[in-house]
Amino acid sequence: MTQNINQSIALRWDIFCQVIDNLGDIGVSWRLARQLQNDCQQNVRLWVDDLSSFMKIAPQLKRDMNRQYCQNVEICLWQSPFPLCEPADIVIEMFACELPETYVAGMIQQLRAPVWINLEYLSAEGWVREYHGLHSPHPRLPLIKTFFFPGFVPGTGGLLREKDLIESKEAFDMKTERQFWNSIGVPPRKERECRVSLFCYEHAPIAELIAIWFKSSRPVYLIVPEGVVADSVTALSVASSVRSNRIIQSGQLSVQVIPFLEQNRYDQLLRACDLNFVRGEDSFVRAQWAGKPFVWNIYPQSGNAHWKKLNAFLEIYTEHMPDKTASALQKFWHGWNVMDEIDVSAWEAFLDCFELLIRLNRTWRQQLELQNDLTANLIQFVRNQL
Ligand code: TRH
Repeated sequence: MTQNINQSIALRWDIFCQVIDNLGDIGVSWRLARQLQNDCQQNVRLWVDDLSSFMKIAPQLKRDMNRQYCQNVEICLWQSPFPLCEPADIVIEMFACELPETYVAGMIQQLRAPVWINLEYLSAEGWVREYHGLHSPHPRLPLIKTFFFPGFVPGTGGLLREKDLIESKEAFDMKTERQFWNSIGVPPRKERECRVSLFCYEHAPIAELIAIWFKSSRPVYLIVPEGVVADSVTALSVASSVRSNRIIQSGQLSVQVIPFLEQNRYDQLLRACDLNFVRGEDSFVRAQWAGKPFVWNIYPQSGNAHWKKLNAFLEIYTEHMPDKTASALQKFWHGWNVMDEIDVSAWEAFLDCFELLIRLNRTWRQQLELQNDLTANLIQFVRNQL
């Protein structure tokens, strides 16, 4: 490396992403790549082993191209055998994916060994602060890997947050919202209607929720991106329903299935809805930036290890909420994650909190914004290494 990061010269970054299942791995990698490239003027190459999954959130990609540019980021297909290439100044392996052996061998041949980072999964648990920034020397080679843990509190790696997040949120006014609904084929809002986006795992108590919404005190307009969950919602809603123009209506519930959206458009959907059901890691963070009431369906782990993780987040998120609000929210979240019953009273109690939750979410977001974002923390870390 001939350049000095302290002079703010663009460095070269290689980000490696293996799509294990779902879209969280590529979802986070894609945001990170775009933010480093476009917000921080770095040179980013994103290696991904599954372009088909990637195309769901970035449909402008071409399936048959091993190398291509998208939003200024160089996208490369990670295939085996791995092509010969010069390693970048900074190497990020996403979620402990194993780097190609030939690439690692190339890393030690550099004049200065690249800064090697393993970016881990997000968690609100207390141990994250202790593990963030720990080093792990390679067992055979003169290379050191550093563990970077995203998080919600100081002392962690922070959260992904693009530079123009606040401005773009403010620019998303009523007119933009109307245009957005129109652009995805969703009709304008009706009075009193609660607009809900639903993104969740199949094990969530979807049937129970559909039954609850059928009798909700406030009409619910449910928007579901196409997929397995949309199929079950549609199947559940058809009994005693009226269908018109892609919308299924039964009782107080209307359901509309929409195409899977490009990632930035999904962020807009979260802004436009009154309530967002999110899952995994990336949509969960985005719901917090959107600021609307949200419900997290956490990625399930064996032995229900994820319950602890969910409660760790609830603890910090509800810390400054009035008791009544905190317990209504907690009851509903627990119900949705099959830790408790979910029934009409849990829904109505949660619904009653919405106005207050919007205000509390603003404070929560401001608290998160006080921290450096993840890319700023990464760049700072790299600066300290050089
Ligand atoms: O797809 P996920 O369930 O991913 C999960 C989690 O990341 C989990 O932590 C991980 O262990 C597991 O995968 C393997 O949920 P997540 O993280 O919200 O990712 C979904 C991505 O899809 C996110 O970037 C938002 C994006 N998305 C769109 O771009 N358009 C859409 O219409 C929708 C519904 C989602």
